[in-house]
Order: sequence, then C-alpha cells, then structure tokens
Amino acid sequence: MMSETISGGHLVAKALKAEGVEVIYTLCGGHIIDIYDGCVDEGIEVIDVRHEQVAAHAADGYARITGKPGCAVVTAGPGTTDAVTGVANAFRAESPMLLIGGQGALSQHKMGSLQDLPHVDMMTPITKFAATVPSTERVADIVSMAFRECYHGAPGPSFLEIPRDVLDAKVPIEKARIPEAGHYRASTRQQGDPEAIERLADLLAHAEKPCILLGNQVWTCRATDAAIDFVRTLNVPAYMNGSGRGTLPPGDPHHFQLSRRYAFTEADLIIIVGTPFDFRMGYGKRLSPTAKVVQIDLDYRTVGKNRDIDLGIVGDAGLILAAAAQAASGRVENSAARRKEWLEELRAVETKAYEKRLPRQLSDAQPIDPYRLVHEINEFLTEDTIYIGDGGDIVTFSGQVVQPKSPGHWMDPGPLGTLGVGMAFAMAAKQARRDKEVLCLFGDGAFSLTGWDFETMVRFDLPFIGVIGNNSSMNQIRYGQAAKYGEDRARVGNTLGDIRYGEFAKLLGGYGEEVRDPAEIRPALERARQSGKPSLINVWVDPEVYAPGTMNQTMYK
Ligand SMILES: Cc1ncc(C[n+]2csc(CCOP(=O)(O)OP(=O)(O)O)c2C)c(N)n1
Repeated sequence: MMSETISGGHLVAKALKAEGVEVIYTLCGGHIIDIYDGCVDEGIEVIDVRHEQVAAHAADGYARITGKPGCAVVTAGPGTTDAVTGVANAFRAESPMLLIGGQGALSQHKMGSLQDLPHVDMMTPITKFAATVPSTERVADIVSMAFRECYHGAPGPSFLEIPRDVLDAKVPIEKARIPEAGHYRASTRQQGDPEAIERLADLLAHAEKPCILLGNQVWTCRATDAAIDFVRTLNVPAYMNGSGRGTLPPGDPHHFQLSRRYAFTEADLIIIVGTPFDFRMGYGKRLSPTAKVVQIDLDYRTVGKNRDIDLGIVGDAGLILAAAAQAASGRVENSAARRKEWLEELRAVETKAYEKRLPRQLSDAQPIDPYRLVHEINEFLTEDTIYIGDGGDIVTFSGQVVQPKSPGHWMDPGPLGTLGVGMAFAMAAKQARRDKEVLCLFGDGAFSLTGWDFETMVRFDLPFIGVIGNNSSMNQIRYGQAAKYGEDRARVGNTLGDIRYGEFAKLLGGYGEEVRDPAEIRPALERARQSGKPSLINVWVDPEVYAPGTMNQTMYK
C-alpha cells in the first residue's frame, strides 16, 4: 500500500496552524508558492501586499495585536532583502514574528541560482533565530523551533529560509515530525525571584514618593490587570510608554503623562517595567541620582544596562507586579493618605503643562497648527479605536497629546523609529480585530514609503481612518538641518511635493478628503468613519512649526 505523502509547503502550513496563526502576509514568488497551496488546505488566509516591507511590518503588527506570532512569507533574494527592515523593526520592538524566505534549490547550492543570497547570514544579527531548513521531513519541526525561539526571554523575530526543492518535495507523512498544537513549547511564565519581590515590597513600604513606568512588556505580558491593581492598591502614580500606553485610561487618578520628567527628578523610588534605558529614556540619565531604581524585564540583558539600579528582577511583568502588590499591601499602611500630597503635587504639574499648551490645541490658525490636528484626533478616539503613529515631527506632536482609551490600542514603530510601519500596522490591526476602529496618523513622508498598500486595504475590505499631517516636507529632519546649517541651507533632501492624498485614496477605491480649515477636521474624520472604507483625510498643517521634542533634538541626547 502506498503511504500518504506531504510536501514542504503543506508542512509549513500545518506548523503555522498548530501555532494558531490565521493569516500570512506575503508578496508572491515562484520559490514559495507551495506554502500558499498548504495555506489553502489549512484555511490560513493569504494577504498579498505591494511591498515585502509591508508584509514583515504586518506580521509584527499582528503579533502585537493578537499576542500570537505573526508570519510573513517572501520570495528569495530581493523578496527577503525587502523584508529586512520589517524584521529589524520587530527585533528592536521585541515582537514575535516569523519571516519565511524562499531560497534556490539545495541541488543548485552556490551555483548562482535565481535570487540566491546568503539570507541566514543577513538575518542572524537581527533575529533571535535564523536557519536554513535542510530537509522536507524537518520543515514543520523547524518552523515550530523558530516559534519556540521567538518566545525565549523578551520576544522577537525568527527567520527561516526554505530551499525550493525542500519545499516542493513530498515525503511520506509518517517520516515528518508535525508538532501538535500546545505540545512543543513551554506555556509557563517566569516568576520573579521571591526574595527580590520581598525587597521590592520593602522599598515600596518605605517610599514616600514612588512612581512607576509601565512600558511595552506590560502589554506583551498582558499584565494590564496586575498593573492597575498594583498602582491602586499601593497608590503609585503611573506613566506609560510604547504599547504600555492605555494600561490606565485617561482621567484615571493614577494616570499621569506630562509630569514624567518632574516625577523622575523628585521621586524617591522609580520602578521601570518592561522598557529599556535607551534613547527614549535618556539612557537612564534623567532619573534622580538619589532615587532607588527598580527594573523589571523579561530580558536579563536589559536589566541594569546603561545605568546602575538598586534592584533588578527578571520575569513576567504581570506575575511580578501581582506578587509585589500582595507582599507590600500589608506593609504600606495608609498609603492612600500618605501619598496623597505626592499625587497632588504631580497633578498640579500635569495640569499646568496641559493648560499651557491648550491654546495651541484649540488654535484656529491656518495653515493648521499640528497641535490642533492631534487634539482633534485625541477627542475623536473611542475606547475601541486602535491608534497608530507613523511619521516624524507630526508623530512627536501626537505622542504628547493622543491618549489611547484602552490597553493595547496604541502602536508605534518602537525604538528602531522606522517610517512606513503605519499602513501595515493598520492592515494587521483591522484584519485581526474587525470589531475595532483603526486610525493611523501619517506624516506625508512616512506615508509615501509604503502608501501603495492602501490598495491592499481596499482589496481586502479593511476600512480604517488614515490621517495625513501634510507639510510637504520631512520636517523633523529639516529642523535639524536649519538649526545646524542655517535656514538658507535647510532645504536639502527634505522637500516633498504638494500631494493631494485625498485624491490618491479615491483613485485606489477608498474615501478621501482635503482639509485646510481646522474647523473641518472633526467633520472630515466623522465622514471617514461613516464611509466604511479605507480612507485618507489629508490635513494641510503648518510646515513652519515644530514639536518641542524635535526642537530639543531629544532623540540624539
Ligand atoms: C525608514 C526611515 N527613513 C528615514 C528616517 C529618518 N526620518 C526620521 S523623521 C523623518 C521625516 C519624516 O517626515 P514625515 O513623515 O513627513 O513627518 P514630519 O516630520 O514632516 O512631520 C525622517 C526622514 C526614518 N526614521 N525611517
């Protein structure tokens, strides 16, 4: 009797299915078509995009939204090099995704086959795991291995290249290991060392002016409830960054944003959760030198990096915060009363900063003040709107003003600062969460990197609200040039055309509008919401004003 056979591409699809992956993002090529065929059998959706960078960013975005790994499949050579930026972004952002690249046949190894490149060498420094699949029997096994590696410590991307003959060959099914869902990687989370938890409880019991920064990993670990319980039980003011934004809703008594620098200077205990001391944190320099500093992270390499700390705990943010809240709650007597003044002090700083900026947020100026645009967006967001920022200066403005209303509803590129993530993140967010509204703010520079994939949004019926803060410039860079070389030499390499992106949206089958009057921003956003289509509201903003962060050039300090 002939035994049943299975090809490499079908084994890929089975391994994806076992991991719960429901969709792959791809741009086709002859090397990878057997994976598509496998996806047909396994019921995995295939979303084909216009540039492999978008496929990789979408896999990153899918991971962020769902907590499952994202998967992008690209062809050999230029398909894989095009995806490098997306993988690199996921690497710096600690996002678990798998990129599968095609490769020439093993039988033609180093013979100069079409699109042959040393992919694994290229991917090794920007992944947690990069390998060639050497035989058809091992395909599903190695895909599962790549997923296992994605979740080692802080998550991150893996890369596999699968040679064409390995993918296309058929092997008897009993010879292939097909790992079963839930049976090939650990499902445990890492507890913090109990002794360290006791020390943290002790520090909390003695602190008069504590504060906590809830970073990316609070969302990665789905630690929202534990974080909320922690700050409420112990009465600790909370700041949020990256995907940690939205852990507490705006208006919550423990939600703070504009007084962060003040808090970090005045606090006697600073707890940093799941975010590194990188440029966004001034490498830890802006923390009071006399405060006790505690760092909690999934990755031991992040703890104590760039700055000394008093206590470092490696593990899952949710488990550690829950354990610390429990250990400290008996000891922090009357914390509500004790820290009342500290919270009031911070609230006063917060209110003052807000009131100072408010006139700009309400400005009727034409051309439109970017503060007005981001204010209107902030007012427009609902609890069910996922907000994405993709751009330079305009996104720096939005970082100050836009506050997501729910956890996991904020997406930015992360520390790689990659322009062009927006369309892909919108695609992944809408595809994974049809019940959510998705709004992406683009700079016109950022939009033009990957804007053609607006057409993919139309083709797959993925409605979203795109807003372009259009200043016909790469303004964040222009500012630095003007400051360094003078206004008369500032206009080199940063000028963009006056593009009517609203028309572009219509051309591709979406909804579009041009907005020059600030009073028209809100109605235009409402019409985009009503249209039920992918949309672009092209808002012409003043190119002569810059965000404070840009003017301080904080990102380079
Ligand atoms: C892929 C990529 N290329 C270049 C840069 C450098 N860069 C940072 S901000 C910026 C300008 C972005 O312009 P735009 O999106 O129009 O926003 P604006 O600053 O004008 O508001 C550039 C080019 C980058 N971060 N990422």
